[in-house]
Amino acid sequence: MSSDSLEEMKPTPGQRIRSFVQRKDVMQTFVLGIVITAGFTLMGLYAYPNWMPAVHSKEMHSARLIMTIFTVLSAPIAGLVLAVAVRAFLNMHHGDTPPPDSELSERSNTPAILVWCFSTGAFVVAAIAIGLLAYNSDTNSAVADAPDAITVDVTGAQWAWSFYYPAQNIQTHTLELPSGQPVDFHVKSVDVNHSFWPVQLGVKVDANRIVTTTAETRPTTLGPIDIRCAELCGLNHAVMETSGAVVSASDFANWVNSIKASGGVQQ
Ligand SMILES: [Cu+2]
Repeated sequence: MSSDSLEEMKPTPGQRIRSFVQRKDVMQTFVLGIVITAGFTLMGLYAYPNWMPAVHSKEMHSARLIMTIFTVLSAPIAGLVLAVAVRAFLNMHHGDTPPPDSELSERSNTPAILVWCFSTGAFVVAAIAIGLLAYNSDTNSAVADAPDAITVDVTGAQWAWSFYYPAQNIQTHTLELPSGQPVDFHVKSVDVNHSFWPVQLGVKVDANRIVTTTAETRPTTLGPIDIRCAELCGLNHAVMETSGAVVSASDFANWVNSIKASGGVQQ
């Protein structure tokens, strides 16, 4: 047989893709993948957002939106990986010797490998682009908000948070913020590294001893805030938390005045 006729017998990439997708196990995996993808997509759109903390700021709103978008974008990848895993588990080879790889093995199927690499690569590029756009928009609004911002100096210590409001000259251990006014947090630690995490504001920033870190937010909705430490900082890390609230401007003024009346330090 001449090398020309051998060349003719080789399947074209189109034929290889067709014979690959027509295989029964590939079809079954594909259908199972679609079902799992649909499940993750519905969960991402309707269930997960309800399990996330309440949205009390612009930043938390965009954080929740990004988590939803990422969940939906990654659903097909999770769907396909789980479908292959389930299919492989249900069709485990029994016996001592592994079966020989078939000619159509996924591992050597160039079209299948290319589709997989490009689709997962596209997801990574989309994730980076969306993340950078959100980061850019948050930075721009923080710069625009800066002149109206109320400053809060946040200090982490083993194992408690404290707050100092320079303009109001009050020292507190709970964090109240007026709704609608931008906030500029200046965060530091007096001992080990902590991480300042007012959950419902969508802010999480390291608290270091040497460098003061900053974070901006714009509270939008009245309601309570849980403040936690998000970095393992020793024995009582788990209980390094305090409470706070987004309140109306008049309630905030009353709160500040009541603390000033007791010497500027919250009891
Ligand atoms: Cu901590």
